[in-house]
Amino acid sequence: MPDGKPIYVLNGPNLNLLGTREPHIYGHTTLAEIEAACAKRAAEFGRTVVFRQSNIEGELVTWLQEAKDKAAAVVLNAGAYTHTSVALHDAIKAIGTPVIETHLSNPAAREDFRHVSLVGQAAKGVIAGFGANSYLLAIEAAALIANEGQNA
Ligand code: CA2
Repeated sequence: MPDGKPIYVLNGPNLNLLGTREPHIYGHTTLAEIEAACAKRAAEFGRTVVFRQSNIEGELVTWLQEAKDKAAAVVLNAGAYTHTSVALHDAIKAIGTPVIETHLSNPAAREDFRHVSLVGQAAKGVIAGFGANSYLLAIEAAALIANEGQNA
């Protein structure tokens, strides 16, 4: 990890409830377990993770701004704000750091109101539908993109 920068993994509203409710949609894995798995996968790529969750839109915006200088890349599961937040869209555009939109479920296969992603319209790419494994695939994508950026 020549640049020494971590991958930020940012989680939006209600994801603190993972593993306790609606397991038929979101699985049985808790957010703490996902954090541990992300740290392990990132270490295989020589990276660390900064892993956070907030129910507050503005806090996610602040963390994205922080990621501009401090993160190699961002894995972002913005939860329901994915579909509504112009503020998150603008923050992603503003920072230049690659952001990978990530979801446990596949929003495209769910209700119509989940088919629009304002986050996805600003993100580098999207990984969705693989449960907790979505995070691990996103960590891999983030690490590969970050390392490419160093060689560019
Ligand atoms: O599939 C995803 O990861 C989502 O980002 C999850 C959001 C949803 O609004 C997005 O459309 C897709 C909802 C997160 C709510 O998480 C809960 C976890 C356990 C129990 C209840 C909600």
